[in-house]
Amino acid sequence: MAEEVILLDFWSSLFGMRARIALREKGVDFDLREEDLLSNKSPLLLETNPVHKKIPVLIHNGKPVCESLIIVQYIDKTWGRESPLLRSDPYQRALEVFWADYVDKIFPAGKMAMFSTGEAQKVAKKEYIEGLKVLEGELGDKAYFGGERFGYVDVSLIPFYSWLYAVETLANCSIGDECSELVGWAKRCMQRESMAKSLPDQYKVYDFMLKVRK
Ligand code: GS8
Repeated sequence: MAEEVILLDFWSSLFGMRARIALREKGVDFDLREEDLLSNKSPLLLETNPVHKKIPVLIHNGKPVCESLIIVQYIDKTWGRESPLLRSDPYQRALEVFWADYVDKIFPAGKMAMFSTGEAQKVAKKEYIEGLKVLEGELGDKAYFGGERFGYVDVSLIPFYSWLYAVETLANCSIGDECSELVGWAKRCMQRESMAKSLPDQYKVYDFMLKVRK
């Protein structure tokens, strides 16, 4: 029986991008359904994520999985076991889960830097750049966070790259100068097919964020 894989998504969502990337890394065919988050969430979204009512939701043969990092873990366990995103060693795995969780903790500062002004923006900008620098330290001189192999932490963080121009422009800062190693890593990731298909154009994101801010 053919598998049914549906992803409830929104194009500029950092969280939706993670699910898209993981599915494409694993070569899974899926039906991407764009949600209208502002005024008209679909009955399917409300039914499959009744707790948070947020995208992304992965629906695999009728069974919903919510929360982007849990979705990536589910995809990793379900498909393409020969090319895992998470390591099997419990300690290495714990470290990867730790760093992906850290990424989630710094993302809100990036959003705040774009949408706030004055002192609040200054604080958010500082927090975001400091967080990115911590991640840059963890990356070190490795090709990917997992070493030579693209993995879970890479999937978790790479969506930040699609928001880079918007954050830099709206928050008037240069992450590219401050975190050049991280930007180098992002450019390396962008050479992967899964990324090119899953991350929106930086200028399109900027136009959208500009409208949202107004
Ligand atoms: C966050 C999902 C989320 O914020 C995850 O999946 O990792 N922790 C969750 N989704 C947003 C879109 S991205 O900004 C969303 O669906 N918002 C709709 C709403 O808040 O009503």
